Amino acid sequence: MQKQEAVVRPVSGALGAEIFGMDLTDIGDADFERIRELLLRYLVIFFPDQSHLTPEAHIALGKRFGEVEVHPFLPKVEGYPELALIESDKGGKADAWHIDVTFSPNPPVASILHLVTCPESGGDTMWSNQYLAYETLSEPYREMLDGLTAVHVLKAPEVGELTAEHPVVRVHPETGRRSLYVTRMWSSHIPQLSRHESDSVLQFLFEHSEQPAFNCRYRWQPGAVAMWDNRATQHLAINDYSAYRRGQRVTILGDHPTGDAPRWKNYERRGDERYYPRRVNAKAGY
Ligand SMILES: O=C(O)CCC(=O)C(=O)O
Repeated sequence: MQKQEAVVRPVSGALGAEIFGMDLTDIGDADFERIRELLLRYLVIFFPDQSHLTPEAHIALGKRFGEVEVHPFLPKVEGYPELALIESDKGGKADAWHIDVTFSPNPPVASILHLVTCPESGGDTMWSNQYLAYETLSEPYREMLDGLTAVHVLKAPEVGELTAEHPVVRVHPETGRRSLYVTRMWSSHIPQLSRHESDSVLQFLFEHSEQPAFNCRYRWQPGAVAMWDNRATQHLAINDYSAYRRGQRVTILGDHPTGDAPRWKNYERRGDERYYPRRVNAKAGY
């Protein structure tokens, strides 16, 4: 029998679309191509009513995009190492803006989150379009940023310190578009700038890139699935609820973010100038 064409309903002017009429347990090649196309266009896509999605089907869907991650320290759904478990009563509240895992040399390209249980209200998730964040900057500012890198740091008891350096502006390998690639949770400093300059440029970029005009906000129903392009978005889960919330996430392993080569050498301290490159990490608070 011929499948019905999926219905696409954008959720904001900036990014995000809900997709109706697709069953994620039954994805043929044509459906998969459509999903890839929609993901590149809307950056985050939502599939309501997928309560029947099994762990096996969820992982299989992730594997169509590429190799899937076994997260180094997040809890897992029992028997499924590829399914990271995000539970509100076990610290699973990602309530600061972030791009996933930028402290790795190969951050994930995409994630697929199945929200199995959610509060009746509260616990929405927001995404922000980082193409728009870049494109709305003035030309001189963009030109400066194109030639800079940022150092991203995670410090956690489970893994010690993990760190990676990426272009501040990355070029999407599939669309060729430039997007801003710094994030409040992990970006520590811009090594070509003095500490003071780096702090103020990053603070400006965090505020600029998170602004409402670039956002969408998704109100979950149990069983819904969100899929996002981690190369051109940031996200945060709003912490405004106390009921139990459970998500299961498959993450597709990464590429190497590319952009222009740094145009300047790293900042060198002058004389006995004090210089502490690391800025406070929003999550770890160090
Ligand atoms: O819980 C959510 O809605 C988002 C979780 C999250 O930030 C993540 O999976 O990276």
